[in-house]
Amino acid sequence: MSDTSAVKDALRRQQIETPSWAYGNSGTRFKVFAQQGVPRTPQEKIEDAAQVHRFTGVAPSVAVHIPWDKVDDYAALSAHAKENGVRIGAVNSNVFQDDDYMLGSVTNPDPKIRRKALDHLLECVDIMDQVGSRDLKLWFSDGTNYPGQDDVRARQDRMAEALAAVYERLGDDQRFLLEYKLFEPAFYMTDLPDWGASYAHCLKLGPKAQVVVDTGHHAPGTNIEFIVAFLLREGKLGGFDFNSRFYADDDLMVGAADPFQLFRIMHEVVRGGGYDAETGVAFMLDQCHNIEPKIQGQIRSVMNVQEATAKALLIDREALSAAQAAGEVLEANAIFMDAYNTDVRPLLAELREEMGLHPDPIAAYKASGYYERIVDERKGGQAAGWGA
Ligand code: LRH
Ligand code: MN
Ligand code: MN
Repeated sequence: MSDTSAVKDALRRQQIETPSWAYGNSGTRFKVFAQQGVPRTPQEKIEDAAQVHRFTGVAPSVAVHIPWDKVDDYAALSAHAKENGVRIGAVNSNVFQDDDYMLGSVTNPDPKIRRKALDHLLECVDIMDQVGSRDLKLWFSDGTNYPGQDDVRARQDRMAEALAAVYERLGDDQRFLLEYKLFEPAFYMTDLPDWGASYAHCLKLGPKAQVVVDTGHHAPGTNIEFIVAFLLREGKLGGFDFNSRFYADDDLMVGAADPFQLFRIMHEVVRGGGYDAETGVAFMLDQCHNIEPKIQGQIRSVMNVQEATAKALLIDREALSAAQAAGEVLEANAIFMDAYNTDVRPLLAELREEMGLHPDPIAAYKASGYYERIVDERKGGQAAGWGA
């Protein structure tokens, strides 16, 4: 697609979901840094997410994390989101923060703890019903630290059993997105360490079980775009948790460490038809802003995804296919790189103006006075949820 008006139309339709936890205080296990103006409640996190949408026009939903965003009335939380011009997106489960989960959640050798974890996952589906959410995001910290610590195979059986019970509970318009992660917090063996393990479980269960690719959850050097191409081809790519990493699960701003990788990923998304809303590929951010301002960090991240997408859409696909078919190695690579090396910022600025937005979302946010207002109004903001 090299016709710019078609590229702009496609970009206008893009929806990037921001995570509620990006707005809270965060850090590492060494220190959680308290910033000024940080949300004190789930409602205030949603208000901050609404600012990202207000200035970018392409971030209409916010993911919640239970229990970090626990409230008494989820329908009211959903109404609050609507009043602020956004909606609640994926519900993220949390079976990694209780002392009970030291040896695992759904794979724990103790059936009582497995039951507790499953009950939480089912409760998350109840919440999805109340907020009208389509996606349940499942991430398990389950794994072992020492060889011999537990029976790897039995743990797979327990995982399969729990996933089947959650699958069973999903409504017709709901699905779960199964996340995998190479390591951390488990250091020897993780029960869902890679896309193959997630994919195998999802394949057995059916169409409402999809794999989610968190870009920070792979070994260094992994060809993530291959995983994307493969899963899309199999109809099993549920979406992304976008972030950047230099070393492990760094949760830095997407497109900051390796914008070229993000472009390559977006190319496979476009190539595989995953950009069409019907395919249900969810573009979500999963990041935290430990040292930078949070709302601005989210705006920058959304813009980074847009830039990579614009470049991927600009690839001259016809010329690329012709060069590939002819075995023109250098020509094919040059066509690919031409798109990557295009400065798409003027095109995106133009698009924003057409959408009635300021061409520079960061400048517009800074000029809005929102930050000064929250710094003034909010004292004692909440930690995002972990490491506090
Ligand atoms: C795990 C993870 C998962 C959690 C989020 C806070 O590392 O990526 O998606 O829910 O971080
Ligand atoms: Mn994630
Ligand atoms: Mn992660």
